[in-house]
Amino acid sequence: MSRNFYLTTPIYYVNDVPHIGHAYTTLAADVLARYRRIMGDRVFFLTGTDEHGQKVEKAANAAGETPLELADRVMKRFQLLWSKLGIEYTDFIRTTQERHKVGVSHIFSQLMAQGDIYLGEYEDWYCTPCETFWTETQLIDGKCPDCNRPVDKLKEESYFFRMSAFQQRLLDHIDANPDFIQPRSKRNEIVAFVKEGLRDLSVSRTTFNWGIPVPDNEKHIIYVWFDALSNYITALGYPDKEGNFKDFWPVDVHLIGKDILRFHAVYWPTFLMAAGLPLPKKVFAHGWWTVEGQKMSKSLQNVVEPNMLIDRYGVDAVRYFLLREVPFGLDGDFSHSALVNRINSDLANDLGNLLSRSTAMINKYFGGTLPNCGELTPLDGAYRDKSVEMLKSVDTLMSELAFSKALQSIWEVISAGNKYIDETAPWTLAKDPAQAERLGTVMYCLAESQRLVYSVLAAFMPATSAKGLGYLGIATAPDEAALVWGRLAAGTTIIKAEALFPRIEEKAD
Ligand code: ME8
Repeated sequence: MSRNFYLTTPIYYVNDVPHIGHAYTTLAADVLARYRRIMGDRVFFLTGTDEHGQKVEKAANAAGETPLELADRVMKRFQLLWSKLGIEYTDFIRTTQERHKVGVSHIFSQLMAQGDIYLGEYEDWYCTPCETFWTETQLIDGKCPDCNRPVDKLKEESYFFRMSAFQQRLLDHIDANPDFIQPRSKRNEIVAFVKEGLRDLSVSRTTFNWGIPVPDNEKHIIYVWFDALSNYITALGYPDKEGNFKDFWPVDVHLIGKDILRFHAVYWPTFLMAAGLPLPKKVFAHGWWTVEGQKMSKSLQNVVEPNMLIDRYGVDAVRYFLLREVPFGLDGDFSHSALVNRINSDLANDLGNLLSRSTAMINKYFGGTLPNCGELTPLDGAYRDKSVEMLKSVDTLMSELAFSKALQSIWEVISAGNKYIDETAPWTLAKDPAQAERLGTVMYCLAESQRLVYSVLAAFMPATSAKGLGYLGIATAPDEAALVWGRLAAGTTIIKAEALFPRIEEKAD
């Protein structure tokens, strides 16, 4: 049944250039968006850039640019990468856009008018890289507990959001909605954090200028996280509650990295409660990538640049690797050798080989015309059932955001195909004219199973899927109706496939 599906990535800071961490979240969102579209949903996929705040202001000063010049330059790099990575987003929001600023001012004014935002005074420690306040007791050895960098003492007049008033409602909501925060281990961390007690949150700054001013008190700038989180509704046209907002809010899933879970699972829901808006259906925090065993950082000069990976290995290999290598929700390690291994074993050997072998045989034995499917033997039936069951398990796994497991279940069908060839030994059948129909059935099953494989792969590896389907005589993009056994028509022209993924012989560095 067709429905509306709204998903988001974080909006990325423009003081940093995109790396595989950013690419990972956006890619996962794209795969989910593509899958939901195949299944007939009307999808709104939002990404964008977070362009305000002290961090961006400082980076711009250091680069000798205005913050907006910096934002214009860096956001283009994000957009170029997304296009190169095959990301099909619906909208790209920038927090410097008028539509966003209008929406943020509106929410802020509403909460002020209600008394949920009030003027007070702040004295605490501030970590600029994390844009986060800490109390004395939260510091570890006098440094930021998140990033271990030095913090500054700030005393200033500040607007506060009455977050403390929402503590119990938030706990009740988490309790009543077991899927709200995922994975489960992260949900437990958030519950423990909230139970320790929510303090009112400082939501304005007077120490810098780059941001959205507090309505009617321009010397205050709205806290960058209040500003940024609101993007998820301003992009839907909020405060206009018609149109996209009506169709797509509450969001089906916010995809984020585990580093920003507290903002999404504590701050954001309480802002929404105060604004009288429904809460997100799900916040999913994925794990963190390290590189060759080490934290990715500019100072270590080990930041993995996605453009370089795509140029070297191809976009679909990178898409496959990032989602296959690590279960979504866990931490993982990136290495060139792991990527080369996946390309050689999963893509060249398993996936590519099966297609070349089967399409070569259909050409050799039937001149490239797909034969009729005769009666299925138990062996054929088992292969068909496995292919069909895979579609069901992929559907369940995608709803759990278990991308790696979904790929695993697709690959089980690919391995079953290679085994099926060995067991049916088509080259022996081909020697006996009395077995022509049997040989045809085997060829049909091979082609039809792979049609299903390449159809679901459209979500993960769009170009490879289109190529694979092309060899199998299908020129149209897959939809839900295509995901049934038996749709491939006898008589279809099957083209002998070239190697989809040539083996990489170079030694990985
Ligand atoms: O936090 N492994 O933006 P940001 C996996 N502007 N994912 C990673 C990663 C890594 N090593 N490094 C970064 C912000 N990410 C705010 C968000 S949302 C309203 C505002 C990904 O540019 C991951 O998704 O620092 C993480 O949450 C995000 O990049 C942080 O991006």
